[in-house]
Amino acid sequence: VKDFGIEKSLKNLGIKDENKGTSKGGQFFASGKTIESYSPSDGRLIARIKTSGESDYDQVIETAQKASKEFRMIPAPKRGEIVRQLGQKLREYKDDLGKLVSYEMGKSLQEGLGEVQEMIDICDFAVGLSRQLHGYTMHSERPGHRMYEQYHPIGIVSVITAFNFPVAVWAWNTALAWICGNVTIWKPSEKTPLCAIACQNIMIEVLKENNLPEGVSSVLVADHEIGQKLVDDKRIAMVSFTGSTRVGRMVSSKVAERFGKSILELGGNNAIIISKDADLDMSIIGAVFGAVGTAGQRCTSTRRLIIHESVYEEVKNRLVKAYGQLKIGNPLDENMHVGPLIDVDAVNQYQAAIEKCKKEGGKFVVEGGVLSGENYESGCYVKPCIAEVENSFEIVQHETFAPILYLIKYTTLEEAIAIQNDVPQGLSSAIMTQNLREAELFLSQAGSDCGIANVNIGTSGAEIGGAFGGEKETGGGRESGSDVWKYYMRRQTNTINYTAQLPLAQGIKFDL
Ligand code: UN1
Repeated sequence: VKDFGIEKSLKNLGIKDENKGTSKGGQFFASGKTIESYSPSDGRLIARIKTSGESDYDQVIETAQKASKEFRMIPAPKRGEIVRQLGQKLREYKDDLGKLVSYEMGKSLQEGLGEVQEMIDICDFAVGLSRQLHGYTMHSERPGHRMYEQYHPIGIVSVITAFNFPVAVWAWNTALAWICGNVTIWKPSEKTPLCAIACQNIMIEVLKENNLPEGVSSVLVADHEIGQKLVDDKRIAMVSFTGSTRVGRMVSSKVAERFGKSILELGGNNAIIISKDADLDMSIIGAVFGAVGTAGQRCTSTRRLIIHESVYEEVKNRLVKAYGQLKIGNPLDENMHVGPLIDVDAVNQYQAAIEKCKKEGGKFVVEGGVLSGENYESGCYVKPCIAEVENSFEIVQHETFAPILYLIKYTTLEEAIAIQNDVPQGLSSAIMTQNLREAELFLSQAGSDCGIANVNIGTSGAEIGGAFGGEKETGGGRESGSDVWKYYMRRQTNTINYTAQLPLAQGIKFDL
């Protein structure tokens, strides 16, 4: 029943029944407690993992510190070559890794493969970038002086990731961190430890084939106490954190207290405005994929549709019809549109959100519910649902990581933009319109306040070439493309005097 080729993929990726959760870039070891990874797809125990203990932690940090001194001296384009080889291996392992992502996390196989593709894409991007870590040159105000700036590695970057993108977010961070000359320590979600072990196994091959020191790429499969250590540890130059706003707030202040750097990718509450001038066919597909893709567990998932009153009824009816056609089931089965939630806790949160929404006056036009019976034995499958709400409802202001879509009606575009912005989060946003004036207003400084604003595209599925991240309670961080690499380096301004005089800047005279 269970297979879909998963056993073979687990074997190819080096996953055993009993795994160890710490790696400094070579053989895995571990001294902590044992956890189990169950698939939300079929409820099966995939494997056990012995997690990292305190003593593992210190070893990992010390080895990373040592490796950092060596790795930073390798020329950036040569570091790019390492990342090129990782991209090549990811192409070879794409099917296996995509399948594991789908099986351990529960997203559809297509989306699992898509996630590995994001890893490949960021590797390609980083390889090119490794020859383009440019700074500016400036003209000095003093004669016989030259000024320029350069970017240097920062040291150890720790990457703390969530279950929903269990492999891509690691790659977004590490591909950039490595070409920038840093070493990395990954603490994956305890809900998807096998994805992390698989990625590290692939990276270990690259490290070995290039005789690189241990410590360039480390993994700690560990609980939040080790996470806390990473946050508090002065030896770690940057913490790149993806997760909830609640934890992100703590990470942000703790890292700031010790003047470390952080990149925060926290919650979203993403909306699509469907205007009177929208192409409705496109809008429906964009909205449905945005809301039910990854079972509503992307940071970029579409949570709210803000619909013009003149098309509201039509959009609602078409959504109800589309939801009626959704096939919910095993994510490895390519006929299914929607897979399970990550675990039973997530199912409980989904149910609580529905209850809360009803209490606040939400009217469900597509009812939710937990699925049971054949093929749903894991208890993690839920029905995507749709409710008509007010934007001001407490539950609507809150990010629930589940396929619950809220409908809100508007009259003027200014009102729609105000509704779209009137949530604490600011990650992704979109407008569906064929009207240039509307599109440009939405993108203007009086428009969307999000880090991502799209026209005639949904809220999810960003390409790696752009900077990814958002404002307000989303945390303000940016990852992946554009000039995001600068976060992973320290900037140095250099002024060189090639004369025999020492003129002071600002014309200051100081004679002895
Ligand atoms: C996330 O949900 O944490 O834009 C990342 C997207 C994906 C990345 C999502 N490229 O939906």
